[in-house]
Amino acid sequence: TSTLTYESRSQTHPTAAGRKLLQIISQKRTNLCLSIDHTDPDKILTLVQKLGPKICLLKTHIDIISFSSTTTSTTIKSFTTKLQALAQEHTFMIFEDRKFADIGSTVQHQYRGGVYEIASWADITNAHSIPGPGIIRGLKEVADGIGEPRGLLLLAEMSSKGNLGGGEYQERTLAMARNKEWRGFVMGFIAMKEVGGGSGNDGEGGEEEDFIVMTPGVGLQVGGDGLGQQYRTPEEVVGRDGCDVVIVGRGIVGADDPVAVAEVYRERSWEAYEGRVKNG
Ligand code: UP6
Repeated sequence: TSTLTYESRSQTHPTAAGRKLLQIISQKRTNLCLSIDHTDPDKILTLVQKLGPKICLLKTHIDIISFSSTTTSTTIKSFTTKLQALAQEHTFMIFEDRKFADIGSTVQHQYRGGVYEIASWADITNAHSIPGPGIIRGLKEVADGIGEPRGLLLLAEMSSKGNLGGGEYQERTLAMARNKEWRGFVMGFIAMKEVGGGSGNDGEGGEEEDFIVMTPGVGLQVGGDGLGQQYRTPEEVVGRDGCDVVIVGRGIVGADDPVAVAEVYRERSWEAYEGRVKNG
């Protein structure tokens, strides 16, 4: 398990997006990522305005938002522009949880274009490794043309019951991530625990490596949602399992007082990190 501080990792992380995120985490003292899974764009913006100070990262599912609702004149472009302004104001990054899963040529269009133009506003996105390295190569070509730091996470494992990740799938995903060709682009993984021995370990060929592990499926109560989601606590994911960023959705968004509950998640996730670093 990694006992390096976020601060020291922010100096040495091989990706620009990773360095920026680690810096935000250590300066704001928050390793909490809010998963804002609302369908109303205006509700999202109101909530992000309130929760911005608590988080290092905002995770979106842009394609679940209902922009055609008659009660709002918010367009996709005005929405993402407002999100970026909030990210500036409160110092957090934006992660579009797109889970790309197609051949390189197709994901290039999905990342750059379509109605969402994800690459233009999302600092970070993610992809399944199932199509092979071409998916990373394709996404990287788009990212390289943006002129702002862009990072990619690979899904090594999922939080849902019966998922096919982990084990050998995760090992092969790690091997794919280690390719020097995208050393400055692949910043880490979606996984349930540290991948490849944790940050600062000697990776392949004895070269030090650092992958940021972000983990979903976090709640204050252990259990599930009846559709396969499985929850673990902040202490379990950060302290026991060595994850770096704690992703919380309904645990915060569905609470009566999201700001108060977000603070509980932030504090517990941060203290679990401090314990991990101290005990190392
Ligand atoms: N997510 C998972 N598990 C994964 C990958 N991604 O739950 O393995 C995403 C979901 C959702 C969020 O798409 O946006 O993380 C979890 O939300 P929740 O905290 O409300 O369960």
